[in-house]
Amino acid sequence: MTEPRPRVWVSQPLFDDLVARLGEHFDVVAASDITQYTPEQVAHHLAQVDGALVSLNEKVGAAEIAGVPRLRAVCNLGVGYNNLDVDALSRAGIVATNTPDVLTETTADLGFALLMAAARRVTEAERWLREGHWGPWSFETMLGMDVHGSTLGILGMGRIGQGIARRGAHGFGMKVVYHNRSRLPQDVERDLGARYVGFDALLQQADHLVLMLPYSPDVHHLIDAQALAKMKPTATLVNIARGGIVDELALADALAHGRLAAAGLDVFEGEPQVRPELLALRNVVLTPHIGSASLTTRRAMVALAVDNLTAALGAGPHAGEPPSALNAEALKAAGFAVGGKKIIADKR
Ligand code: 8YV
Repeated sequence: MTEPRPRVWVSQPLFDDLVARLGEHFDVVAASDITQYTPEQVAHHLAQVDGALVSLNEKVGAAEIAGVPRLRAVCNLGVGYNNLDVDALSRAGIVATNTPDVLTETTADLGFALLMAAARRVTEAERWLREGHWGPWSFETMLGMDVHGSTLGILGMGRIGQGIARRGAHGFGMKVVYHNRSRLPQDVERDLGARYVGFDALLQQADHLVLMLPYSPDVHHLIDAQALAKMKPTATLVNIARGGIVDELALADALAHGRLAAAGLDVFEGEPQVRPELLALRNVVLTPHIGSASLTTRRAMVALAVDNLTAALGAGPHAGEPPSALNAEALKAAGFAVGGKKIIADKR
């Protein structure tokens, strides 16, 4: 008798041709509709399968894997993986993976787009025009802040942060200052044209501050009223990391009262809900978590997640060596030689 094929769950509809690759090795249970799962539903699905490919909206923690006898791999669609409890997965010998690298430049592009749109009031000006306010013409209409030649601050200097620094320094002649858990090697700083500064100095010096650090409870509301008060009233703030890093009510208050010029936000604490206090403001550019959303990049993310899942379950050309494993120890426990790279959080 032949062994039954492993079974995998794909939590959201993705590119069919890429998901079909899983069918070469596994029985695939794939969602046909975009679904918002309860934790119990996630647990129920995980209990039936050997591996899962999940989006950032599916939280996988100790509770969700309490009764999953077969589960061996959880593969995340995203470089950020604060939706996974990697420690709990490791303890259970379940391999966790993410999708780094393939989205770096696309996400850096979006960060820059938000920076420019916020600083130059692009969406505000467009709305104003559509609302018929253009005439009579005034020399002082929609005055914004310059991007070129200004000081770009970056909080979180991993791969995406570095992509933003390159765009700023080499494309727009910006002075780049950054703060990170650890300082970059000097040659990297030189190539990027970036200078390391302390957290407070970053807040004080930046004309445009981009947040690109991984979320963990340690950085919850790191940008709070106190931090915002240290920024220039003419500054812009861009968040393409995770909503929870910013105290959104404090931000909305600063924007409403002229203590900060503008903001560009792609991520929100209560996604997919956006606070009414933010929606009411004209000087904030809001996008629905589209940092990595180009066709090429979203396909590359799915292809990488499919490769990760295939390899983590011991199939395909990279069997036992998922390209971006987060917990090498779980691979070892699963009986594989450790080939998966251990990706640490601040490399994103
Ligand atoms: C999302 C992201 O995956 O990779 C990340 O961490 O936040 C994005 O690429 C994507 O936007 C879907 O939410």
